[in-house]
Amino acid sequence: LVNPNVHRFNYLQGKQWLKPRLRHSHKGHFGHCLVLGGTLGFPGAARLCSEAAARTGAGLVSLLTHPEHVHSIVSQRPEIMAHGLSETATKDSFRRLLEAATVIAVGPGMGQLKWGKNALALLDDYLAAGKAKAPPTVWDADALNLLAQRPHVIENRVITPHPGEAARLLNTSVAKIEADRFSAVAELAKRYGGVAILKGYGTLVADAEQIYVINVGNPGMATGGMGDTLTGIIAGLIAQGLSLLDAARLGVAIHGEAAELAVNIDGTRQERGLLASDLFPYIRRLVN
Ligand code: NPW
Ligand code: AMP
Ligand code: MG
Repeated sequence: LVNPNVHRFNYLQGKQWLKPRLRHSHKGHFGHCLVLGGTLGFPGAARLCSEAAARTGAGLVSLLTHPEHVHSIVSQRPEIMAHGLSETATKDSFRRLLEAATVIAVGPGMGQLKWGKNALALLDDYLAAGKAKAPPTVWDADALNLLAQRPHVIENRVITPHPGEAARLLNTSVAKIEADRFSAVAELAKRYGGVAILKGYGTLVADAEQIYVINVGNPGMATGGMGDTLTGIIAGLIAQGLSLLDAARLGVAIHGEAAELAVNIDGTRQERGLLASDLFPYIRRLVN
């Protein structure tokens, strides 16, 4: 790559950041990931994100979701501590959860209507009030669509748009984003702060100075829930102490490598029909 600020990155370059666990480790050493998402009708995105954080190795995973979803999510995946957030919830009702979080992933299945707007406004208030101790956040899906309506900079944040979301964030078209993905990802990092990911074939990760190209993954990943899973992987890595840039780079690499392993069935390549949840056993293999 000709530009000195553009680098290739792959899984093997980041794998050693995940150190073997010491014998006396306990769950408190691996962070508490809080997921905020899942408006009425979208429990799946919130669950995929939460489960991905857990399979990546976060010590604890809590989920704040629509009250209707708590029962189904906990009965299917009891390790996730799911709590109901009503449409009219106030700050105090979830302050303790926010305070316990090492990292917060926001947006999967959140919607852009009353529930999602209220949830994001509560988070925004919390982040703005306690600036010095505000935990890092990973913004995806509808949190990005709402962010596009009220843009602001946060340095301690990763944003994970696909080209459609990136077009909204930069107030342009998908065609223009795809015509110059490098400029788009650099502009996302500049305009929103922190680390920006531009998803899609040849995913790019950028901070204010550098851009990393991560060429892994396959078209089997073009199915619902894949992005929600990536967000959980990145949050799970941040929970375990990786920097935002390292978690974004290694998270994208693990996600794509897991999809590569998952499409290989009995030695044949089976991209069509791949599901986001098929990645979980391979994510586990790749973080060990
Ligand atoms: P098109 O179709 O090419 O004309 P949206 P979303 C455009 C939740 N989900 N990749 C595309 O244009 C999410 O978490 C829940 C993708 C289209 O106009 C969100 O909360 C699931 N899109 C919510 O649903 C599983 C691209 O962007 C638009 C693109 C909506 O999220 C599914 C799509 O973006 C889903 O994850 C690209 N490379 N290029 C669940 N199981 O619960 C252009 N586009 O409208 O924000 O919809 O991404 O599905
Ligand atoms: P989302 O659109 O938010 O569900 O995210 C989809 C995820 O799958 C992103 O991480 C994309 O980079 C990945 N993905 C989708 N299609 C492809 C593809 N053709 N090649 C590689 N990765 C893909
Ligand atoms: Mg998505």
